[in-house]
Amino acid sequence: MCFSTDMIHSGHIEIIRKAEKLGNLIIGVMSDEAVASYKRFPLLPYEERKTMFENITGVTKVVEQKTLSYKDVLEKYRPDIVVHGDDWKEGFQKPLRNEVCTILASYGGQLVEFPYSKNEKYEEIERRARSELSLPDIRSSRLRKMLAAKGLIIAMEAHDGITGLICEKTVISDQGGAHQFDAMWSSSLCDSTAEGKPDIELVDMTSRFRHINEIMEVTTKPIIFDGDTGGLTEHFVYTIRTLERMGVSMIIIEDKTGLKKNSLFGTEVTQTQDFIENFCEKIAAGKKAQKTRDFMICARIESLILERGMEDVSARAFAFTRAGADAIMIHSRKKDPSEIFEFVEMFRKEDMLTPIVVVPTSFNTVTEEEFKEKGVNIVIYANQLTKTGFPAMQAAARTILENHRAKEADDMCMSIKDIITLIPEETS
Ligand code: SPV
Ligand code: MG
Repeated sequence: MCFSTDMIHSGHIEIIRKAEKLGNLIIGVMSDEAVASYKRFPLLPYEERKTMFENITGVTKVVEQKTLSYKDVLEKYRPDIVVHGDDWKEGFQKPLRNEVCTILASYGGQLVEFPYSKNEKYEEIERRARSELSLPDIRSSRLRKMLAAKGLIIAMEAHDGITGLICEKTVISDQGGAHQFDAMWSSSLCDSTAEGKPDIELVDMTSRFRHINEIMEVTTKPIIFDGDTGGLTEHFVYTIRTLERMGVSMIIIEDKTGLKKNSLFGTEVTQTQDFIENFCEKIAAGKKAQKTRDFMICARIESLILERGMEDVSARAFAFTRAGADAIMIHSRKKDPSEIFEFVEMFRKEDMLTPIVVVPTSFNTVTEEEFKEKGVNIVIYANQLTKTGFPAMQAAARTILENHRAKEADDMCMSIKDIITLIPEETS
């Protein structure tokens, strides 16, 4: 049998009792990474869950299952029987079941399925676990835990409740497993765009926090906040405290000063980079102001955007980590990822631990797997929900004007049923 649960209830015990009657019972406990990839981040880490199962009467042995797919454990242990509830005949688990059947058939193994009983009590336990994940302390500390468990985190931009829900709930079946976003990016560009304003630190922190609040009301995933320049150091320290209180996991501040413009303009507009010493002071002041253990301050280097060369990038990266930065974001507006990879290689020669963050809006041909292999730890899809959402709205508005009625826009619209599915009565 395989389990991803972090809570044992009577339903689990019942199926374990049935399974142990069939022979020596081996339990595959899913790794934290595998659980997080398809369900939610486990409240209990793998080691705790392993111990929990080892101490259940009737369990002969507990092994780690590193993927949603059973392939590796089945090939290693070649059990005579796999036991599962019959709820996986439909839905995203169906391909997993098919794979199990094929592997069992290859050596004469057998699948035994017991009826799965939907139980309001168990659903309530799961609902409570999810709402616990949305509590500020638990949400904020999860980014560090996920970095440790997964090595690579992917974050998607969210700027309000509905985009938050899309980040939270979009899951796809992928290579025998599941794939979903690990975290959300609160982007200055997208928050500004949502308010119809330019990305020049005009949308103040109070408004930015309102966007975060909306997202937090209906989601559980960790949030990475785009802090622009961080503003005056005297103000930055207050921002840190507020974000910590809210349950945000990380702030990224960029080493620019004066009137900030969006990085994707590059050298087409006047942008001023801060002196290394000044920016280091800001980072250090932020770290000193921080109250919780797990909150992270990431320093974003704009030297490649401003065409200042790799030596400048290097000097900044090491100075910023020495000043206390918990992570480094390197940005580029080139389509070719070479300069990003050059930085990662150079940085990793001296620092194997500090997480590296990238925003591949321009160098968007690189896959998550390639980034991970090079040594990148966080990939942020910074604006795709904004850039796809607004053109769809413009097209619907134009279609209605052209036809003097709404019928022709029908096919462009999401059904009410889909909206209801996305927005549950009782969220998270
Ligand atoms: C944002 O999303 O606001 C960012 C990333 O800062 S970028 O737009 O690429 O500068
Ligand atoms: Mg920004």
